[in-house]
Amino acid sequence: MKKLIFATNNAHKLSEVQAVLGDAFTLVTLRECGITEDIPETADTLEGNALQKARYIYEKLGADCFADDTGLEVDALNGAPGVHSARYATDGHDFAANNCLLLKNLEGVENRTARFRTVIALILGGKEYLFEGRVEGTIATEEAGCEGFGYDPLFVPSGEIITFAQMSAEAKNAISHRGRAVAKLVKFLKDGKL
Ligand code: ITT
Repeated sequence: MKKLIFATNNAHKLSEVQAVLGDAFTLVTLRECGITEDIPETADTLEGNALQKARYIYEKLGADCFADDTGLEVDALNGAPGVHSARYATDGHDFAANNCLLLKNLEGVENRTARFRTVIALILGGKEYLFEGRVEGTIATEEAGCEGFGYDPLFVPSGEIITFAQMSAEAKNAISHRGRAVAKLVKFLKDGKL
């Protein structure tokens, strides 16, 4: 089984991605590589951040790796929180505070369309590749469900009447931004073609 480093500290993301990858690849975590520091994410785009994280690992370990960055883009908020999704309300990854602020900023707003967008940067044999996945949807007026993480309790994907947080991990993965980006990554890793 081939090993690939996934540059994330988010355990939810790790298990979501491993589920889509199946047993063709074993994901190696940052902790397993001895990387305990926070990897800088200072770019102003998802693409820039994903590349920054993957390059950091590649420069340090010289091993094949990938990193992802995800943002929730709300149309009525001109694409916010976007690249700042993790630190929308506070400096940390406070999911409850982020959801609260999002609801507050959308109070009385009729157009609630939004999308999750994930960009994956892969460094394989020293070459860089980007993969994107997105899912369109709307922001609910209150939280529902307790599966998943982050903005899942507020995001209703197009064509559905429940939030991501009300879906099983498999159902979310089948249509999600990350699921779609990972599917492209897996296809590339298996076929060797973009
Ligand atoms: P790493 O940087 O360690 O990978 P992170 O939690 O910062 O983990 P991202 O930068 O990719 O993850 O995502 C930024 C934020 O967007 C994240 O903290 C969540 O609030 C939100 N988010 C990402 N993916 C999500 C998903 O599938 N469902 C709901 N919210 C998500």
